Amino acid sequence: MAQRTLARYLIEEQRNKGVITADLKFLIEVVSRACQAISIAIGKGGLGGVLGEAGSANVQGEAQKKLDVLSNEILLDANEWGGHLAAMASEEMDLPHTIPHRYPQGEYLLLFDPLDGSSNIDVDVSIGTIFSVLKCPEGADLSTPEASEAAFLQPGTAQVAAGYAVYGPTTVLVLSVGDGVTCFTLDREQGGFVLTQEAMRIPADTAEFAINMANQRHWEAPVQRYVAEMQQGKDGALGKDYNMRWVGSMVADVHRIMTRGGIFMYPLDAKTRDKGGKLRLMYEANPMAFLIEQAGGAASTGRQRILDIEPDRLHQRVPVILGSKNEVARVVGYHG
Ligand code: P6P
Repeated sequence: MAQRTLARYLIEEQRNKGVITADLKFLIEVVSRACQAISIAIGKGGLGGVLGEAGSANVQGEAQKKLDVLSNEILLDANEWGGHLAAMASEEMDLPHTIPHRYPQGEYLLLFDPLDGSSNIDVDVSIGTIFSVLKCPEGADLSTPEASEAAFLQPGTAQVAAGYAVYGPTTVLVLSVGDGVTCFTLDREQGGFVLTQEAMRIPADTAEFAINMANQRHWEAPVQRYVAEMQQGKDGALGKDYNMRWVGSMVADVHRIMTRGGIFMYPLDAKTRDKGGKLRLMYEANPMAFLIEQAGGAASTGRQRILDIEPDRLHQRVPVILGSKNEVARVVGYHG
């Protein structure tokens, strides 16, 4: 049977299931081509002069890598002319990017972390792109970037699509339009993404956890208890041995969980409490939570379902505990 390309999958979702509109199909294809361009730029590494610092800082006050800036520009340039978007928001930009008047405006809002895991760029470890799609509210004020921020402040349950790309040994694109989770692999010879796994499901139980152990002294009691029990292994309360992985790129840890289960935690801790957490709600936690739930997993702050959070700032941060639903339920129970 002919390969099922991303384009064919999207046409089938649009035509057979009425799940997506033509504009949303176009949006996802444009984003996928931008991810392909980012993958090519990353693949050049030291040969392409794209490694190292950009010499600038982003809205988070973090030093930007050249590839952070390049990836952001690739996504902006790819999306602003198509007529499918009302505005875009990015981890790398303080304010949203409204569509220039020379282009038609569309009904969708696109949010993205153009390159997640930047600390891994220069050491050749997997990094990725995370994106989220919302509908632009009727009558939203898009007259200025400042005014347009309000249009983005919607709970994660309002997402119409979300996905991530992992730039690793292969480049994969994992996508949901609310009809389950599908994985595509970049065909480097022909170009374009080919469906390699559909209906991805996360096992309800796991024996593998992901957390940055260096922060242990800063964690709240429920997380201290949970991690200690996993470390006690089969002689402890959980009655089984656990393994640990921490890549330092959320997309790589989440993709492992999508593929074989697990639990990922960046919980509230004493270091990040005053900021509300480490990871950003709108373009990291929400898209990942959407995908995880679509694959049968769970995603919580420890105290509430991530997708239910009513955002009040574009760049707000939240604690994240996501993955195999029975493990997440246990940790949430400990917070109770
Ligand atoms: P730490 C990358 O900067 C990121 O936002 C996530 O991709 C990743 O899971 C986390 O931060 C890593 O944080 O504190 O371990 O460096």
